Amino acid sequence: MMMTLFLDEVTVKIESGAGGNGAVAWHREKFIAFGGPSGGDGGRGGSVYAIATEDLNTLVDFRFISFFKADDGGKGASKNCHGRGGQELVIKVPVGTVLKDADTGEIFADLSTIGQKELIAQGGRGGRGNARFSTAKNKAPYFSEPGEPSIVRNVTMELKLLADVGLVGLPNAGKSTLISVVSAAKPKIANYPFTTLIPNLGVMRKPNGDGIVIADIPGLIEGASQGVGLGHDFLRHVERTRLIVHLVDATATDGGTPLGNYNLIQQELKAYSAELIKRPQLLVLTKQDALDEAELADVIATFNKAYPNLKIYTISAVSKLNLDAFKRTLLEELEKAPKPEAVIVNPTLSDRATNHDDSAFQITKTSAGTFFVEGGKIHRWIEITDMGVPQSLMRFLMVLKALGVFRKLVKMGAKVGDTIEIRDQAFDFEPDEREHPEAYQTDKALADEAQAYQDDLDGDWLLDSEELEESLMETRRLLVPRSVVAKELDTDEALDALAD
Ligand SMILES: Nc1nc2c(ncn2[C@@H]2O[C@H](COP(=O)(O)OP(=O)(O)OP(=O)(O)O)[C@@H](O)[C@H]2O)c(=O)[nH]1
Ligand SMILES: [Mg+2]
Repeated sequence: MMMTLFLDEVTVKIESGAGGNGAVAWHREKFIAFGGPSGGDGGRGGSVYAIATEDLNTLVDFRFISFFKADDGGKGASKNCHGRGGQELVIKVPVGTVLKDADTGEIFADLSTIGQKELIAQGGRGGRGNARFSTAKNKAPYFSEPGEPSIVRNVTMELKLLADVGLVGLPNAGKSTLISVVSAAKPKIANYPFTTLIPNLGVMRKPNGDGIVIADIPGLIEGASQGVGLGHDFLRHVERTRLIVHLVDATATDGGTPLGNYNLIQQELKAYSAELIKRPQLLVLTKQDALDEAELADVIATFNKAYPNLKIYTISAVSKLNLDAFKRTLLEELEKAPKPEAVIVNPTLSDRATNHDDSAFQITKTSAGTFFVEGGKIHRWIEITDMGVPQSLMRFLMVLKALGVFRKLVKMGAKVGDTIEIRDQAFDFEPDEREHPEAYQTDKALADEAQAYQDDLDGDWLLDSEELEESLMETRRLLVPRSVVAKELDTDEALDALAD
């Protein structure tokens, strides 16, 4: 079955370029055995923008491409060579396109003027090379920085205003024939209903050269307002025009009467939306050439009787009768038609186009004493960490700490000596004891401490009671979680217990 959807709303995936990683390299020269750090910065990743253009009238091009990605930045290299910057990507969209973040529902851009350019996803900054980390204290930094990640967004593009003028009518009314003679559009024309399946757009030139956009909308049928025959889709397009031209076949060859056919379409427009029926409208009887004067007068009379105030235009697109007058009327009426409401779109200010933060991470306890850590930022860092170089490794551990990985691990019950897995690397957990005493309260550690204390006591009974108490307090502090220490200790009781 042939099913063609006209695209005035489309969701695409967009990804900016990631920043290139910074390099770790050393300056080498013939007679200098070991020079300073010379690793260059990574290049910036390309950003993705949308630009409003007059060249497009529909979003139909996006039917075939639904993923757009700008170039990643290049890696830094030795000799202070910076990575190449990724090329930016500018996506052309028709004027009148609104951009919405498909994940949050936020409208973030309204491309309403030609040439307007909006950022969708910023490229990642390049990571700094080790040359940039050289300080008086550390002249040989063995680490660099990873590039910032790309930004991935699902973006819904929606075209608000499709055309200035919308041609509506039953199938075979002559809509495509009319657009083919007033514009350069070359739609398919045939003597069967539903020849046109997606709106055709044509530009009619004004005497001054400006163009107005006319949409030939597929035929509407009874029930269109309820969705019959893709009616909803087509009426949505009608809604996006400023002036409706209702074409009625004066010969009514497909059955019914011209007046009955007119009423049918008006009913559908009204049923679809009370707003739509108030839109400026022209009634045009087509195929005038196929009727003689008396027949035409009859048809007009039936309309005059039913709608005394309705102005009626008659044309023949085939014999080019009254076409110039029709075009003039069209321009005049369009001039009078209200300008498209200053679109009521208030793009939300959100930082989703520039937010490169991927510092979220997840920890899973895979078995007793083993924890698996994953996260975008952590992965980027591990990629550039040289596990064989202590400085590089230290830097990585500092990043983990700064991200709060240690805190979370301790909270999940990780103890010193447990295994921490990240990607294909495994580490022994050894957090700073002063910061994470809980991690050191393993059963074994407690037993060792108690033994040491016992040994201490066994070897030296000369402590006076005050010293003993102090020493006990000290041990207690080491052995017992802080919350317990906070309670007042009953020293005598504790001493009794030890003496047993
Ligand atoms: N005699 C005469 N025939 C016409 C005129 N305009 C269109 N027709 C014929 O009417 C038939 C339908 O014309 P189309 O322009 O394809 O009609 P449409 O409204 O686009 O139809 P759909 O796309 O099916 O909705 C074709 O056979 C045309 O040649 C006209 O001014 N005079
Ligand atoms: Mg057609």
